[in-house]
Amino acid sequence: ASDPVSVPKRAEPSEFDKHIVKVLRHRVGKDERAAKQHDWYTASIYALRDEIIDRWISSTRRTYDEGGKRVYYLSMEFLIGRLLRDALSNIGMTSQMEKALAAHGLELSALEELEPDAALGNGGLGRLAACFMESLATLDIPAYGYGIRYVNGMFRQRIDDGWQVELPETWLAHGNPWEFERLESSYRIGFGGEVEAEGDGVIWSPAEEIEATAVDTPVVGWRGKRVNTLRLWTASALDPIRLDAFNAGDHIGALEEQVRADSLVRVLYPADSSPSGQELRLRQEYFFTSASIQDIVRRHVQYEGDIRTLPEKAAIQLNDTHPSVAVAELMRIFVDIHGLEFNEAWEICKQTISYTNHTLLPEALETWPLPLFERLLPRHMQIIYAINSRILREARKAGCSDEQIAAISLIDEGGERRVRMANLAFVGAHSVNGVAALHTELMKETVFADLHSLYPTRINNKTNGVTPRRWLQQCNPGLTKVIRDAIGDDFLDDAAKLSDLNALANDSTLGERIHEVKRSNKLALADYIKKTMGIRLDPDALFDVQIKRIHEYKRQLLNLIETVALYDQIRSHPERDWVPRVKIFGGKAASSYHNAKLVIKLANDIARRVNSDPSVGGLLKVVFVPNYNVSYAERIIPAADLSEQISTAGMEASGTGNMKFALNGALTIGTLDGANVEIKDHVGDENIVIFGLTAEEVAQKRANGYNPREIIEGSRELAQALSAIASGVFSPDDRNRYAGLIGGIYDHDWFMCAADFDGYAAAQRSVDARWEDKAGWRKAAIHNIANVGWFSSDRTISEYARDIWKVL
Ligand code: DL6
Repeated sequence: ASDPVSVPKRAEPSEFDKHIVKVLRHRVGKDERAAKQHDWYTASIYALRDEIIDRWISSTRRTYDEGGKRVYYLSMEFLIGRLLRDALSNIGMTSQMEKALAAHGLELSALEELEPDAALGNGGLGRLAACFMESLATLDIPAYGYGIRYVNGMFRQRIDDGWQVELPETWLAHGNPWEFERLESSYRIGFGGEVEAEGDGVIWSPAEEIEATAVDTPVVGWRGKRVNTLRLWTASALDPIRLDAFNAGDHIGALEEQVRADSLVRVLYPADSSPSGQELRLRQEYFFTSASIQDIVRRHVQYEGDIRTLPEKAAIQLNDTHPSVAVAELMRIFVDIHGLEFNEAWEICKQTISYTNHTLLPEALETWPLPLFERLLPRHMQIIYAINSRILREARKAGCSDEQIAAISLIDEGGERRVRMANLAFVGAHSVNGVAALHTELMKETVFADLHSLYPTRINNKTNGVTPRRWLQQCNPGLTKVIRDAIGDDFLDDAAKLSDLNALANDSTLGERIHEVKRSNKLALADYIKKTMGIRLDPDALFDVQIKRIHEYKRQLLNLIETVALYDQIRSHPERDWVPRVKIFGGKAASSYHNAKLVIKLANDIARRVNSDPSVGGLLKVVFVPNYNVSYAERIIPAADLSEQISTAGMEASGTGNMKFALNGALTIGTLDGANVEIKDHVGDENIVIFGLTAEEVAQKRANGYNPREIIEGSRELAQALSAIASGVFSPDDRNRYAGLIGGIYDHDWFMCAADFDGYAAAQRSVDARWEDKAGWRKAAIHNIANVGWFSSDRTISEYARDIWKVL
C-alpha cells in the first residue's frame, strides 16, 4: 500500500498539461508513454501556439475593425534565433509550461535546446529586423515583416584544423512547428520578356514566371497583447512538373522549372557588407519585394477600395537597399495596373516608402550592371529611367553642377553603367534614416552628400536598439531577478527605468549579487566550452569577448595582434601581477572573403600555441568558438566582462552587440564609432574605455597620406607582435601563411590597425587596472546596466512610428 505522506501524489494535471497531451496524441500522433523528447518539444510548441493563435486572430481583427495603418518591414534578412523561450516568456506561460512538462519528467530547458536557430540573416542587419518585429508587437503597432523563407539559412561553421568550413544549415529538417503556409496568398513574379506599348500604356509580358507563396510565423509582443505576422515567401514553379517531357523520358528536365524556383529560396547569401554580383541575388530581391508589394496593394484595395489612399494605411520600410526595387515595383503597379498618372503615382509612392541605410562601405552599396537589370526587369528599367529624368531635371533646376548630377543619378556612368539601388531608395522615399547619430552625419557628408543637398530634410537618425526581453530577461534570468529585487518590476515594461539602478551603484550588496550572477554565467559558459571544445577556462579570469561577423573593419586582427603582444609581455615579465584573461572570439566569415577566413585561422593558431604554453601559467587563454549564432550569443553575452567594439572609426554604422553587452553589465573597450559614441554619452566617460582615432582623424589620415611602416617602426610591442605572426611563430606548418596579411598592415593598413595599436594596448592595460579595483568595476557595471535602457528597440521603434510611419 502506498504511503500518502512519503510518496507525493501526482498533482492533478493542469488544463495546459492536458492540452499538451492531447496535442501529442492528435497532432504529433504519439502516445505519451512512447513519446521521445522531440515529440514533446513539437507538442509543447503546438500547444503554446494554440494560445498564440487566439491572440493573433484577435490582433488582426482589431486592426481591421479599427481601420488602422499598418507597418510593412521589408527585409532580406530576419535573424530570429529560437522562438520557444521568447514566445513563452512574452506570453507569460513559462512556469505553466515548466510545470506541465515536469509532470512528465521533462525539463523545459532541455526541450529548448532542441529548437534549431532560425538563422535567416547574416548579422546585425538581420538581428535588428528580428528585434524590431518583437518591439512592433510589444508597442501594439500592426505590422508585417516580409522576407524570404530560406531553406538553408546562414551556413553552419565548422572549424577544421583552425580553418572555417561552411556546411548547409538544415533548420527545417524536422519541420517547423511555428509556421503556417498560406496557399491562398500566392502571387506571380515575372522575369525577363518584352515590354510593348498598348494604347496609352504598356504591357510587360515576362518570359518566365514563378509563384511566391506566403508562409506566416506569429510574432508575440511582450505581455502578449499583440501578435503580428512575419510573412516569408517560398517559391514554386507554376507547372511543377512538365508531364510531356517526363513521359518522353526526360525525367530531370521535366523538373527543371521547379528546381529553378527552389534555387531562388534555397540559400541566404552569406555576405555581410559585401555585394554579390550574382544574378540569383537580384532575382531573390525582386522575388520577395514584388510578392510583398503585391500583397500590400491587394490588402489595401480589398479593404479600402482606392489605391490613392495607400499612404494613409500603409508605411513600407525598406531595410537597406536589398528591397529598393520596391520603388519601381510600386510605380509599375500604380501606373500599369491601376492606371494612375505618373506624377500622382510618384507622390503616393514617396509618401508610402521610407528607407534605412546600414552601411557606408562603398562595396556594400548595391549597384547592378545595367544590362543584367534590363534583361531581368525590362519594365522596371524603363520606370527607373523615367524617375531619373524627373530627378535630374529637379537637380538641374536647383542649380546642381554636372558633377553633382552625376552623383545623384540613378545610373552610375563611371565605367560599366550600373543601376544604383541606394539612390533609387533615397529618391523614392520620404524618409532616409541612418542607424546611429555618427553614421547619419557621415551619410550626409559622404555617400549621400549631393542627394542630401537636393533634399535636405529627408535624412534623419534612428539609433538602433535591441529587445531587452531576449537580451536581458530571457538570456540572463539571474541578472533580471537581481534587478527586480533592487528596483521593482517597472523596467520590464520600460527599459529606461533601469536608470533607478544608478542610485544603488555604491550599494556593495547589489554589486556583490550582480558579481555572483556574472560568475555563475561565466561558469555555465566555461562548462559548455569544456564540454564542446575541451578547453578549460577559469571563471575568475576576465572574460574579454569579441563576437560578430569577421570583417577587416571590425578589426579582430587588432585584437589578435594585441593578444600576441600580451602573450610576449607575460612571458617576458612573469614577475608582474597579470590579470588572468580569457580572450573569446566568435563569428563567421563570408565564404569568399579570403582575409576574414585567414583571421579565423590566425585566432585558432594563436589559441593552440598560447593555450598549450606552460609559461603563461593560465594567465591567458584564447578561444575561438565555432558556429557563433544567436543562441550562442545568448550564452556568451551574460558571461562577458569586457565587450570589444573596436572597429575603425567611421566604418561601423551602429553595432548592436555593443548594446547587448552593456545591458548585461560588461564594460566596453571601443573606438568612437557607430553607437559606441552614444553608449559613452549614456553610461558616462568613466564607465567605458575609449581609445583610438576618431572618424574625422581616420578620414584626414587617409586623405593626407598615412605611413603605417613608420608607426610600426616606432612601436616596439607592435613591431615584435607583427614580426612574430608574419614570420610563422604561430604557423610552423606554413611559415608564410600570414606574411601577406601582415604585409598589408605595413603597406597600406586601410583599417588603421597600426595607428590605433598603442592606444588600444594602453586601454587594455587600463582595463587590467580597473579589474583589480573590484568595487570600482562592479560600480561601473551597474552604471552600464542602468544607463543603456535607452538602447531598447522599443525606443527605436517608437521613434520610427512617430517620425516616419506616423502610426503613434
Ligand atoms: O543596423 C544594423 C547593423 C549595424 O548595427 C551594423 O553596424 C552594420 O554593419 C549592419 N549593416 C549591414 C549592411 N550590410 N549590407 N548590406 O549589415 O547593420
